[in-house]
Amino acid sequence: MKSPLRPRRARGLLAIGATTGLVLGALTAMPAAGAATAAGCAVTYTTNSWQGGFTANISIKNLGDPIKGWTLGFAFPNSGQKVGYGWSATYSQTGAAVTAKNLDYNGSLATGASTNIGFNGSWNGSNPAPTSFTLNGVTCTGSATPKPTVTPTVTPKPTATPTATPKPTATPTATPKPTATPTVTPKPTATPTAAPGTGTPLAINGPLHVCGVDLCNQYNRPIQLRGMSTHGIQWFSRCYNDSSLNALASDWKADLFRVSMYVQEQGYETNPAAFTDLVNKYVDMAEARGLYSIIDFHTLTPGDPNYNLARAKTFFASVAARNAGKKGVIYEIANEPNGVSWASIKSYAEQVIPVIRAADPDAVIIVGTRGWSSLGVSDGSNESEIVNNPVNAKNIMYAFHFYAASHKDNYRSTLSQAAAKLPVFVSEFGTVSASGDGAVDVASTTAWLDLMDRLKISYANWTYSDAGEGSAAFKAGTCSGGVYTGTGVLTQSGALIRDRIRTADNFPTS
Ligand code: IDC
Repeated sequence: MKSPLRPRRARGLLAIGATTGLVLGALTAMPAAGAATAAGCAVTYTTNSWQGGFTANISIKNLGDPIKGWTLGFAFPNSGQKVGYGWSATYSQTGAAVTAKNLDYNGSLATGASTNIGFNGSWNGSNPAPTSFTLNGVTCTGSATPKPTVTPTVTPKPTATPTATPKPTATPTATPKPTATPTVTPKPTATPTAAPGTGTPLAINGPLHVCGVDLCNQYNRPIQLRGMSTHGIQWFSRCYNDSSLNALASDWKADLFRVSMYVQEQGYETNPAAFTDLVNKYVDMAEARGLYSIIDFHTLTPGDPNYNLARAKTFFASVAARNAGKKGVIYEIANEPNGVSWASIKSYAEQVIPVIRAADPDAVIIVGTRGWSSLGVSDGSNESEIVNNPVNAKNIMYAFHFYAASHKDNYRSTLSQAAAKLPVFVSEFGTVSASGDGAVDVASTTAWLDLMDRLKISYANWTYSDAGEGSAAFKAGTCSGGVYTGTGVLTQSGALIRDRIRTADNFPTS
């Protein structure tokens, strides 16, 4: 482990302005010359602005015939608005006119399919949303030109307002997540083939909630999510890009991407706005591939999460408002409390959770536990301190972390007994020692994976990175190369974990 760095003073925060939202319906269109062709699109454009800067998130829905390759066009209303760094598309701007072209992985859009893209931009004066969008030259109005036979997959947005000057909606809560109702078992009315990203973990399971001690999907059935954690995003952003996320979704067949945003160690506290944007970008990249994401507020040193309470409130207010409309976001409010009592962790949780709930009432939240999220075991305790004094909040789970070469049978028995009483999420584990380095303990890792499979406990492995340490999944240098698929780029740990993650999921669909 690196020696802990002296915590830096937090810099002044940029004021985060209100989130604005806009749904443009669309439409369209003229069929092209053969009458059997339908075209149409709907675009949702939302921004999260602060003084001089903003993040724009754009959802593009194809309402016409399937397309292969697309260009989105729009114009900024003000001359001071500029596209900066973008994701999930290639952007260019000439004067006020902006185009965004698809990347390889998201160029094909079936009828009814959506894709999400976004960018960070700057503004001067004011930052109004564009009032009109085109997709491959067709104005997006929210419906498609009818074909001779009606296609049932065309679902115009109910909120589409084809008026000329839509007003940004004032609150990010305009598109709340579906309420999780544990006792109701909603049946989808849409045919599975109509859903965007059909077959992805996110499309199959939909919004999640805690049911008893389990994590449940939209059919109120327990599921296990299996995936990978980033390393510290302040150090390893080179490892998180379209290719590596494609590999995680398609080659690893993962369900989950944990975004570890350190707070100290050159992390969030050094530039809250930039780290908030980076986390949001990774959430979008995961969502675009049908993966769930965990937003991990990676506290580590100092171990008392209350040291970062004000930062946590600022950060979670922002990311929860910005991501409230998404089905796939899980919040992890304190990575690994250490050297601190359960009572202090609970107090922290009961101050941060309401901040998230105010913006995003239904998301699952993971609470770190005593002794580096060992449910207290590493401090000589166990889960009973939590069972006897649980966090006063609904829809939460408790974190359990382990490193297979350091933590063995006594930790496994605590997890087994805890899992019968508490909702537990293994939001981080390693195949090696707790230092993050050293040899892979295959036997212990296998015992852990078998146990988590048996108990349907969701997990994320540390790390999806090429850090030169035993816990990294990729060989050193991989992230500079650009190839993330196959086994040639993997370490022993990566090969072991990929083999397990890519086995078929077993998600109940009714
Ligand atoms: C380790 C990294 C290592 C880094 C160190 C300090 O692998 O490169 O120098 O953090 O930032 C945890 C922590 C996680 C640790 C990991 C391995 O959540 O941040 O990562 N670990 O030590 N808990 C137990 C082990």
